[in-house]
Amino acid sequence: MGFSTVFPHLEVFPEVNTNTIRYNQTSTTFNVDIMMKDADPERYIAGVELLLFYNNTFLDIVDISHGDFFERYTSLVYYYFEVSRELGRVTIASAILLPATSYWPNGNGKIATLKFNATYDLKSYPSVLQSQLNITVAVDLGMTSYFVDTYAKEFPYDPAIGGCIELRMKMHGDVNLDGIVNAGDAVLLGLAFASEPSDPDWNDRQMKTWTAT
Ligand SMILES: [Ca+2]
Repeated sequence: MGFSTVFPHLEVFPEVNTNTIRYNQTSTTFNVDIMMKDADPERYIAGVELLLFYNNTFLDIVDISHGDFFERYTSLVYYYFEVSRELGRVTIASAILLPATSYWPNGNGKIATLKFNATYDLKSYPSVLQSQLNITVAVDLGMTSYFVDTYAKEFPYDPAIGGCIELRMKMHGDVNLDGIVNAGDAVLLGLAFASEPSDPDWNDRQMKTWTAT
């Protein structure tokens, strides 16, 4: 039996996570998943390890929970999570301790869910903040791959697909939510002015932006 020509890879989901901070909010929480993709059952995948980097000036990781990628095949799985807040880095590892007898993990599945808290400082932050979510191999631990098989042997992988978190501050009068209050917003407001929810030119988002306090 030969290996498939497709190598597994890790992926951030959703790839772009857009969040809006409302006028009276200073923080918001949301989840980001780390997914396994295209695992080949003939590689006997038994362990995963990765580092994920985030922008720690406005993001914090407040919770990590493991996914079910390995647990669909065995009940004994080891998990390791470590957050380095100073570095904006999280280490995620999991491994099968008791291999299943029939099927090896394959296909797609969830490795972990990260719960982020984003804090917004109205005085010093721009209206749009972004953080890349970059996945890398944990080379400082001696690894050259994200994956090991049941013999603790590393195997090839396709490039990891990182993600992005975007945080937008809603400002009074910013009708089109581009972070600037200018004549363009006034035009949009003018178009919707005095309309009712039943009218064809009613724009629910625009009117709420204008009327919210
Ligand atoms: Ca605007």
